[in-house]
Amino acid sequence: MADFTKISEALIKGDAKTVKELTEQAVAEGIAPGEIIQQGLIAGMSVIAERFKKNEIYVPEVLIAARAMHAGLGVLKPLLTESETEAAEVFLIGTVKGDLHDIGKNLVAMMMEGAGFRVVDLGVDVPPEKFVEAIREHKPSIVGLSALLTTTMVAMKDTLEAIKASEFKDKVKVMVGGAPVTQNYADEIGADGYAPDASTAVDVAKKLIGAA
Ligand code: B1M
Repeated sequence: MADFTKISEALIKGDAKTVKELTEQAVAEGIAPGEIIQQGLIAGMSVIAERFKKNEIYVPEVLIAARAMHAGLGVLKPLLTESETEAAEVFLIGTVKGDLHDIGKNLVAMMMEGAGFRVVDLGVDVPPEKFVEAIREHKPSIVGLSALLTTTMVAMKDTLEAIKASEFKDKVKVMVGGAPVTQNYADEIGADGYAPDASTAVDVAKKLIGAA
């Protein structure tokens, strides 16, 4: 019988090797990949998210835990059935045009993945039209925009306007974040959500899709 707690504990410790081995063991025991993800990997990542939020751990620990999560996901992804993959809500994320900072954006992406979203990461310096094209292709529930420069915050407004001018107006939720971004700015440009950090971003995303 698979011990999901052991998978979670290994993930929390950032022990990628053990996570991979325990995940392989659970698969060999015939446990459904979706169940291993939910009860082993996501359960562990939720603990990491909580500790990060309370400043009990910092960015390096989160990155190490995320690496362990990916070791488990690497075993499971090829085994997920199409329906299991498609069932997950899609979270599309990118750093806006003109901005090359991606460390915070990557953390948000990892936390979202850890919370069960299927993440599509467009990378950095993403122009508004590329966001719209990607919405057309991946049909996300939520689009996340990250910006680290005061000079690129305006690209968030441009991206929101491009989305609102497209056929996806009212069909996707848009959330924003990044060091210079505030709730006031999010309200001013008409974003649906704002989060000051990666774990709060998960809470906000869940609220936006009505899952929290
Ligand atoms: Co840049 N940089 N940088 N930089 N850089 C800052 C942001 C800066 C504050 C440094 C400073 O002057 N004190 C300053 C901005 C000033 C301003 O606009 N107010 C600055 C500058 C000026 C620049 C350049 C213009 C420097 C130059 O070339 N003259 C240049 C711009 C390049 C460009 O983007 N076009 C530049 C370049 C770079 C590097 C390439 C060298 C490198 C980036 C490497 C990379 O990302 N791969 C870099 C770095 C590392 C920084 C600092 C030091 C660290 C940023 C970081 O990764 N923080 C930064 C100073 C600082 O913040 N102390 C600085 C850690 C990360 C985990 O936090 O990104 O805030 P953060 O993400 C958090 C939250 O903000 C939130 O969750 C994350 C995790 O909790 N969050 C979201 C982020 N996105 C979110 C999205 C959400 C929700 C939450 O929903 C969708």
